[in-house]
Amino acid sequence: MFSQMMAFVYPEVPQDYKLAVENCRRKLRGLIQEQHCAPLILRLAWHSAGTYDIQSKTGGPFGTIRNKGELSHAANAGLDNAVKLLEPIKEQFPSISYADFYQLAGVVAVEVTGGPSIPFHPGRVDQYESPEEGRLPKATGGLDHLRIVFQRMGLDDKDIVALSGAHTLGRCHRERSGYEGSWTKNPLIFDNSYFKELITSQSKELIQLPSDKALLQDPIFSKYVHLYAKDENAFFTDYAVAHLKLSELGWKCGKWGRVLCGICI
Ligand code: TBV
Repeated sequence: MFSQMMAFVYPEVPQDYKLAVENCRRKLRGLIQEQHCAPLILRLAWHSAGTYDIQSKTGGPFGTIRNKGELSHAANAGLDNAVKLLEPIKEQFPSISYADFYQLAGVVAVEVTGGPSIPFHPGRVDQYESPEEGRLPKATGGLDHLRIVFQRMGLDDKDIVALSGAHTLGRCHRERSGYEGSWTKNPLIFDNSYFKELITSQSKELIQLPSDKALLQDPIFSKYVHLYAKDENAFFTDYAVAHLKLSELGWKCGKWGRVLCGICI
């Protein structure tokens, strides 16, 4: 039996492209560590991918987030800083697509903060047209909203909870989202503390958004929250799978398209 993901054969990218990706990965490690910007960069990768719509096959991790129009979407407040921070590295690797570049940066952000290794497959081809505003989830949204948005991307309940663990990194900025504060006491370390804090809910100085709390209000979500709080390895394994899926949403058969995939066969 092949799992859905094993049915994919990744595009063959040229050897010099692979080499550029590895060199770029090293530059990204250096920058992200030096600037302590892993949370912001992970948010960039997520907001870039999270616009995908499985029905219309529009949106997704194809580099459009660098467009002025898309950066000015309310959900993307502050991400212009991420694009600017990364640009000096992008300039060193003109052959790499923005689509690959932002997703590689997201994978590196998780890695350098102590999170799981996430496989990275190069070969995304840039698109130029941004999706319309309003596809990303809203922090005020409850359970139904979360499910609707993630199902539109083609992601399931386990992916939602695992990916929510990304709030182990970073914080809310009043001037960006209107909220203030971090979810965990060590916002530059990728671990399972988001789930531990969510369950105990005892640290007054930490933030929990309505969408975070919603994870405890559903038996399926709550089961994963408790599992991940107790077992960091289970969290890391499921996070890596969910992040990989997120980073490859809507991979089309373009210049270096998949030889064999769910869409092509
Ligand atoms: C920041 C929102 C990764 N997420 C973040 C902020 C808010 C949310 C603060 C922005 C700011 O003020 O700088 C308000 N949390 C939400 C929303 C929902 C929610 C909209 C809706 C249900 N988040 C995330 C995924 C991933 C992240 C899937 C990555 C895979 N987001 C993320 C990081 C940071 C934010 C690392 O969304 C910190 C950035 C699944 C920084 O420190 O600058 C949680 C989920 O639940 C929705």
